[in-house]
Amino acid sequence: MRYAPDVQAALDAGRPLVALESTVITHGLPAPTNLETARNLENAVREEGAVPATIGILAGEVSVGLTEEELETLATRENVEKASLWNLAALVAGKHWAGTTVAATAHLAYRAGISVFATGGIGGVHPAPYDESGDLAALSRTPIVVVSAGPKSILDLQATLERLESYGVGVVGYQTSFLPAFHSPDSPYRLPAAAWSADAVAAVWRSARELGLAAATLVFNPVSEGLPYRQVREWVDRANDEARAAGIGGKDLTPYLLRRLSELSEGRTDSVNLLLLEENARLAARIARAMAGD
Ligand code: PSU
Ligand code: MN
Repeated sequence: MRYAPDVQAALDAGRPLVALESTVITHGLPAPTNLETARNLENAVREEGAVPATIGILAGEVSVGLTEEELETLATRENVEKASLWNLAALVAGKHWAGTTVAATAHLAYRAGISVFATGGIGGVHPAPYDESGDLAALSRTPIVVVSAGPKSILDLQATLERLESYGVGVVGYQTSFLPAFHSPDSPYRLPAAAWSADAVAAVWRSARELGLAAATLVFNPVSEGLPYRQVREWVDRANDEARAAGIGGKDLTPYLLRRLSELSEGRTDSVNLLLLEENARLAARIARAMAGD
């Protein structure tokens, strides 16, 4: 594991840090938006007074914090894999390049001593045929704060929320009592708890530590300007039908569905995706500061 100098300095000084994932760069967004977004997210974290640590796998080396050049290579290179936990060790051993999913990033950030992680949307339970993201089980055993705008809207939200409950993942709505649905700020599903400020999230985190809970504290942050829930559902149902008909599954399913939604919405889901990523990075930085007693 290799640390960027500014990340190492922040770790040594106990300054607030925010980990960022890289699958959204390598597989989630089209070029050149992916690279612009990666830079923008790092800047957003800095503007809010924390140090960003984008995590990725560069020629088999886990890098916690990427230089400008490394970020560009990861965003533009051919043959960049998608690392979740089931293939992480093999990708490292084989000296591959890879973006890290929520599951892999949460694990690596925790190992690096970083307590807050921002992403767009978490993976979860897909509509039939059976497919469940490794993100959920990883969150059940990784004590870290994860800020997202909800499970990605391509998922079965109700099943995903049920699974979070059965796995014992700590779930908190940020200024909401209902599950945000990624592209939409709300959904019909009630959350078990809400936090109304970054300090309140930090208090939940401290309680989780005192209680010895092994799981993540998942903070669901509704996007400020999203798309109507019903409208997104229609696009999602259609994209899922097409994926089924085309026999697309496994690790290719999520990138395929995100791309299809972008086409069906004439790019509107992409604009919302960028907005929510930035808002999550900012909130994560404020939470990291509250946790550091800043
Ligand atoms: N959020 C986004 N775009 C993405 C992802 C999340 O806005 O591309 C990525 C995350 O890295 C997440 C992964 O962990 O998709 C889930 O993939 P899968 O369902 O195959 O586990
Ligand atoms: Mn899967």
